[in-house]
Amino acid sequence: MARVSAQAIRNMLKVYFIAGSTNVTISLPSVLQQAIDGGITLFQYREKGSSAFVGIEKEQLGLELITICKNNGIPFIMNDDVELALKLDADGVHIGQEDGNVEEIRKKIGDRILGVSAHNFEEAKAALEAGADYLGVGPVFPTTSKTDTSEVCGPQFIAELRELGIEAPIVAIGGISINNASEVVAGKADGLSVISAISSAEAPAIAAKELNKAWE
Ligand code: TZP
Ligand code: ICP
Ligand code: MG
Repeated sequence: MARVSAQAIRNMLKVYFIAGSTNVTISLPSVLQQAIDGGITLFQYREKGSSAFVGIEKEQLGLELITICKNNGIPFIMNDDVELALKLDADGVHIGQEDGNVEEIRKKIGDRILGVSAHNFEEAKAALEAGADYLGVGPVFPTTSKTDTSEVCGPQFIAELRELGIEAPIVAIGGISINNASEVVAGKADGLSVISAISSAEAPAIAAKELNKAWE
């Protein structure tokens, strides 16, 4: 196997749904299936928060979610947990700046997709040199889904990274909703990444469909 091409990753990033058990009020597998029916292009299992699953519960939910993804041809990315990613045979891993050494994680996961959160040019450049396939950049808008975020950077920050020479796939994250998705699409991001816009939607399928429409 070879590394996934930048173009294939750009296509996957278009509508990137992220969630864990704490982001939903009904079952996450059900929300994920609805989001897939609505047209998401990538899923990340991010099990975070004080009441988040750990151990066997996390593994079992992860297995349920990756099975749904496999059955529907949607790639599955595991947040932070490299061991579980390998155990589940995930398509990739996403890590933050404090989640370990990018080069070491690249070695552990081989050609699987590796995403890294970056908040400035230096972090972006270092992550790519160390083997990241794409960057998660944000929060582009204020968010309530993550408390320890850095400052809101606005969607235009992605254009600034482009001007500084960052050509790699970038997904925007943070506070993206149906109402402001067009601002991100108008910029230089390759994709929209959301938690609450889909996980808290009354109809996740419709939310996913609307986010997808923003690209038309
Ligand atoms: N990283 C930066 S902002 C964020 C993460 C995980 C949360 C995004 O959640 P929402 O609900 O789409 O604002
Ligand atoms: N970006 C992405 C794509 N995922 C994350 N978990 C994050 C930033 C913090
Ligand atoms: Mg992390």
